[in-house]
Amino acid sequence: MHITAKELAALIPPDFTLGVGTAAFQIEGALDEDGRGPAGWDVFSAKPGAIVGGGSPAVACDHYHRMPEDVALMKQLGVDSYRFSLSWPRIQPTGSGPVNPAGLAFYDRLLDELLASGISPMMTIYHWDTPLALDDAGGWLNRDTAYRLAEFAAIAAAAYGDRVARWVTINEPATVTTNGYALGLHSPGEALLLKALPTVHHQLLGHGLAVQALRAAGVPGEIGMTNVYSPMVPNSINPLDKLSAGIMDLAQNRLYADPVLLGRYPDLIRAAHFFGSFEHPDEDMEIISQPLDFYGLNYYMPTKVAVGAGEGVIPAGMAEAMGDDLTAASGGTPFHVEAWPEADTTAYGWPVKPDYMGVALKEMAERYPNLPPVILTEGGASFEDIIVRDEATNRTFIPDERRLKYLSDHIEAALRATAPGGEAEAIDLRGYYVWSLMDNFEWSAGYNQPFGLLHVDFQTLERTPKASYFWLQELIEERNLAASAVVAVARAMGP
Ligand code: GBH
Repeated sequence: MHITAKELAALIPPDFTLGVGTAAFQIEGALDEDGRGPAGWDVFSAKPGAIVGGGSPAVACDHYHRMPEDVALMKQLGVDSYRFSLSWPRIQPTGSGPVNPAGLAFYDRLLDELLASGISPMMTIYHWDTPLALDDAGGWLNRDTAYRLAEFAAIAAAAYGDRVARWVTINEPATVTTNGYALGLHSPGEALLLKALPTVHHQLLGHGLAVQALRAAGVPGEIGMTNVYSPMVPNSINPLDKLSAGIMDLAQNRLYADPVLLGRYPDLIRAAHFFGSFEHPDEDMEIISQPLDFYGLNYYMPTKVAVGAGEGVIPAGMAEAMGDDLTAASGGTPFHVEAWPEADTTAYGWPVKPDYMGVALKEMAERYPNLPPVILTEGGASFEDIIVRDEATNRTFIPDERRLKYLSDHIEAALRATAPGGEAEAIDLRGYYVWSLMDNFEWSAGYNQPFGLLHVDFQTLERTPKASYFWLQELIEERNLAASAVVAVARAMGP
């Protein structure tokens, strides 16, 4: 069970944002329309076997043509804010040089529609759909891409600066590096393993340069970036498991957060000679670690880590850093991810562990004493949905109790952890954005991992609110009622 919407609403502090999120490539479709240029993802997803079930992003949710309907559904939902991303190749077809006015105009219409509906826009500048021309020039392996991102940020600032309340420069650079460049599971499909490392620095530099561009343009909105954070939990008390979890933590969490929040790469990474490329000009680190108005965190799950299973080969240099014990015990792989035997899991197989929300926030607070206000920019769960039709009324109903419980439990955990006396009370938590507004193109998982509050029928493109949508609607209503009661009391008490 989960607490009632009314009980949860009572935990929400004033000025806490309840929002929903999407990303351009996952929902828009219309890849060849109105002058959009190709993205690396267009090409990657057309490769046989790249996408589960062969799903194509060509139409996705057809949001490009159904935007007003989708905003109306958000207005009905009552959310404070909508987090969406710009399609870079729609606005700047080759990733440099001239802009495409028709592409710019789409987000003009979206922003106007949102503001007219009382929904505050959070704009992600980069959520993975790199223009193909830039990927062809090396993508994030090429330092120039960082400067191209800054140029794109300046274009966005000039066009939309007056209407955006919150900016996210880049989303989850860890996933781009790991899945896109190290393992080949995402675009651009490179499986470079440790040779993917320059993409870390270039993305972080791109973030920093984009912050500079937004600041130079004088945008009034708050500026931040988003990293995913997964607490790394050793599989057993075996010290080697602990070491493996530490390495994973370095590679997936600290590598991306330390430079932004502490202005330096983790010592261990700088010390190991195979990370030699992590010695960078001081100017870079200053750009990367510029003060932010907020820090965006995506929390989905913790990760259980065990010493390697022996299927891989440890790159030269890494073995040294791991030490003889770990190298011998790992049989060739520094770590692997273990299942949580007792845990409930999502359709992805991800463990449902709301108690680790507090752990994640506590670890963040401990590691980063100067953390700016935090916004949970994503959280959610994929579960297979069933559509129930009521014979009598002929109305459909989607009872996604598990998704609803996931959201309730995670929002509750985040609020309790950051409340006075909570384990992460040092964190000034400003909001939670549900991933996602609607079922969508879930990258290499295609259409098989529905995260939406809205069900999308990918044949008819019809949207149907799930039980989780009505739950969030109720939560927001209860929160609004509680807030207006406070205002009424204050008024009654008089000046
Ligand atoms: C987010 O990615 C994306 O921003 C969003 O576009 C996507 O649709 C959504 O989440 C749902 O997937 O155990 O350290 O190896 C999150 C992708 C996948 C990132 C799992 C962390 C495990 C990290 N996450 N991954 S680790």
